Amino acid sequence: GDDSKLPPKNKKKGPPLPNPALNDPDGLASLIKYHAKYSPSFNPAKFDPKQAYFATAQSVRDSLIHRWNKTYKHFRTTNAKAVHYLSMEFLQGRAMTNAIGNLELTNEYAQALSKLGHDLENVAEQEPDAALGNGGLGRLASCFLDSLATLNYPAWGYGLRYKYGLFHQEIDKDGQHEVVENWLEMGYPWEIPRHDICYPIKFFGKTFETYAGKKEWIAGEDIEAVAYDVPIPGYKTKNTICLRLWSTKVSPKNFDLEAFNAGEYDKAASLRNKAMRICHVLYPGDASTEGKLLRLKQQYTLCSASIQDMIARFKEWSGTKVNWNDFPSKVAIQMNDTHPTLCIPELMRILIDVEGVPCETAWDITCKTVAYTNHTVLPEALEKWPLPILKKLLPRHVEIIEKIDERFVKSLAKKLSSDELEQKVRNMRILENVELPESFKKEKLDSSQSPTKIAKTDVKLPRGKENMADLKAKNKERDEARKAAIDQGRVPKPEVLVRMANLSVIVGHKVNGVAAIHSEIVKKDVFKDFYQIWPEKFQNKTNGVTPRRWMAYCNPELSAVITKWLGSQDWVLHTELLAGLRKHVTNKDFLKEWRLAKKARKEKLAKFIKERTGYVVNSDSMFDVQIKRIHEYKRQLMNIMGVIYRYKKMKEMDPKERAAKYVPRVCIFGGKAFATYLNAKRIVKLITDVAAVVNKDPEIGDLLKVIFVPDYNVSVAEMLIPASDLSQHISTAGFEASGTSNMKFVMNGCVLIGTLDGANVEIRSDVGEENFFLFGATVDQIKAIRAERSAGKFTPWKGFEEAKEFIRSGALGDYDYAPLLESLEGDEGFGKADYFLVGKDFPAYVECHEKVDKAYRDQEKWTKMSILNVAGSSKFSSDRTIHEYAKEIWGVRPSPVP
Ligand code: B1H
Repeated sequence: GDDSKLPPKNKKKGPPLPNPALNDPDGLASLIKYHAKYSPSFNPAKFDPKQAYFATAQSVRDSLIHRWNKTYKHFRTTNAKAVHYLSMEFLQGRAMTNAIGNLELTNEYAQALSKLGHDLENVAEQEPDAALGNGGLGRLASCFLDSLATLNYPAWGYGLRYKYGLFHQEIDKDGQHEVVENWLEMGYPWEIPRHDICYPIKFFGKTFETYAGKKEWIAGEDIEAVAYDVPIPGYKTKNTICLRLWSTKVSPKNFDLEAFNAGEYDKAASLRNKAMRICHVLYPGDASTEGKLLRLKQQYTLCSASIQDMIARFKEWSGTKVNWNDFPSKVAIQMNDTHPTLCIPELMRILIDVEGVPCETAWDITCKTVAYTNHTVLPEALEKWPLPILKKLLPRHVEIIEKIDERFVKSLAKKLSSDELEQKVRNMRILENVELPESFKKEKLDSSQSPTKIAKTDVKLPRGKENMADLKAKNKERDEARKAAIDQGRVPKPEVLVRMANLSVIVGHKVNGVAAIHSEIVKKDVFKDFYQIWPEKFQNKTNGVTPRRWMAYCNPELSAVITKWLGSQDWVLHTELLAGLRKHVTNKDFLKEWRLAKKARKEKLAKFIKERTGYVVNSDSMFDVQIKRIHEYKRQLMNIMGVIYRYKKMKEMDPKERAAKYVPRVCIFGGKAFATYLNAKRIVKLITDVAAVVNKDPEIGDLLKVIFVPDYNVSVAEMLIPASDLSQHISTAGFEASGTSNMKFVMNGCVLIGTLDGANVEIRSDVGEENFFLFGATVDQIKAIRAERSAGKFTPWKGFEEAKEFIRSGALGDYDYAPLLESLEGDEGFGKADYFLVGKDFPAYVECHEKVDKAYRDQEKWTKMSILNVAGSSKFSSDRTIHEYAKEIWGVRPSPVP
């Protein structure tokens, strides 16, 4: 209740009509006041920063709705083809700074708020992050929406409106704790509930043949999906597109009024709760059958509601004559990984069963409409659903999937030679662990061997008759033994699984990886057999990030320097122009301004670190940052072991020697561990334990500080990335499909240390090898390294053993790190034997960091490297990525609102 902050009283009678076209500071101030006064969710006697945020957001929303209506009216008039981006995750972060910036009203809003006694930055910080995603995959979807809107493409984003997004991470003496994140608690001013846009969603039940392949599905459970629309403004354009998030509610026909009237309130409410539960939390974890069912229900809700929406629009926009063959020339669907794969059988079901389209036509339409992006080669992340569960939940869809599978198996028989047929059919078909028809069996090689193993056997054994006969006999014996074991119930019959990736590759007209090296692995390894028969389906689309959020808005200081030296702000739309910075790299004034801009962000971060962790860091130190989900393949463990090694060496030196060898560093970590991923949680605990010891060591002082920033999310990233000098992208080669924070760091003048993995490869070649710190085993070397290790031929470097010993010694407290250390030991076994090659790469990693120290001492040289990173970052704008998808996959063209 500070009265001085109250908006001035409005003298006119009744509410003044806000005019969304107002855009001068006075006009905006009156709009904000209007919303502060007439918004029923706040005490009108107060005007604190929270309320100022809501009022400001509502005023921005007015302009967004205005543009958004114009945009879809325009799209409807031109009836151009549109892309529909389906994703289980959108990691939007905060919306306000971005929206105001894209509307080009930042200065006006800053002035308006200051007239009302508030500061724009402080007001913007009141907004909670919309964290409807886990990490890179979800944030990519959000960057894509920004580029789609900015580049004027007709587009829709489709996702789910989870009540609770990604958990909030709390750190205490025991490590990470997960707490629910109630982002909707105060209401979300950026969404528009669309009670007029609502579709029935069915689960369970039975199917009945009506005629000629057409079926009727009588569901066992009915719910409804309601749209919540989030307008996504483009930058410097009127185009504003729609992110449509589905929420679930009980279908009125499912409300048990009888039970309610009989006073059985819990029973009456149970269906309502069941329906609401679907959108309760992001990725509830799918270890149990119950969890699996819930995740499947989520995926199906997204797919069914979105497809119904597209079909309804197609019919409405077609007018009186609906020609289904035109569907693929109006609708492109992009599946963000396999999570929305059920849109394939859903589109076919609606076309066949509801619209009466012949099966073959429905198949043809579906294939031409959907495309699939693969984001990972980790086997545990390739989705497979047990057939019985899927069949129970979606009986009609399973019939369609089985038809697609059967049809595909038959088509392979025509394409492949008989000696490779059996194995390939087993690998490529949608259903795993089903008996093949006898005609497909080839009594030649062990049918259970993987293709790589067969290839090896083929190479190793001379193709002599005896060998072949031997092998045949052995394999037959093994097959029979296995069959007998299953028949006698000694071994459980393997569950039949539906491989969602195979379904996506078979039906999708295009399949893409997310960085050049990843797309090669997709072609040569993960989907090798498919690539052989359909090379034209496979593409690369290297990821990108939006330069609006990740440069212009999160780093206004550096952006101002760039704009000044390039002579205009055009680089925000045309990142190619950043290359123009190269010619100023010898200019002393430029270098100085650049350093000052970086320093300003570092000071801000030091303040933020103090607030969030209590630790004091010196902003003259090198800020060395690794922020991403905690995962063994991302090797945060290698990073913290490197810190431990460094600390140990420092302690062994006298102060003079120490100061000569090392530059002062702040090693900053951030990231969430999946709640049940124990080793990831142990890594978090280890980092905080190291921090507690190192940070209070007076002998070390500013030479080394370790920080774990709790609750890493999009807005924390916006604080950390602009302030970084060095960032770490050190995954085991071949495991990180792309990485996208690497691109954000480069755009903010941060130098990378990394392996030849994901987008690092392309970044390094674009910024120049001399401006990237490279180390570590390459993809091609990894197989041999593992073989060497399992042959007992690997001797770890003594520095690595010392770091392990330090952890074991109890110097960090009494937490039990044995299970974590065990993962680094032994010669064989999953989750053991240092599967991610931390020990193998460790010496090269430590050596590389010594080079970093040397380079950082020469501040002028470092600043040049920083500039050359930004100058070489142009390819990593999501604008480039989206143009490529539009042209090479979707066939959509820009359609700016006049
Ligand atoms: C990526 C995922 C992912 N790849 C399963 N796969 C999930 C898989 O909840 N789930 O079940 C959620 C996410 N996420 C990431 O995608 C890659 O690891 C990054 O390397 C890549 O940059 C990013 C965007 O392409």
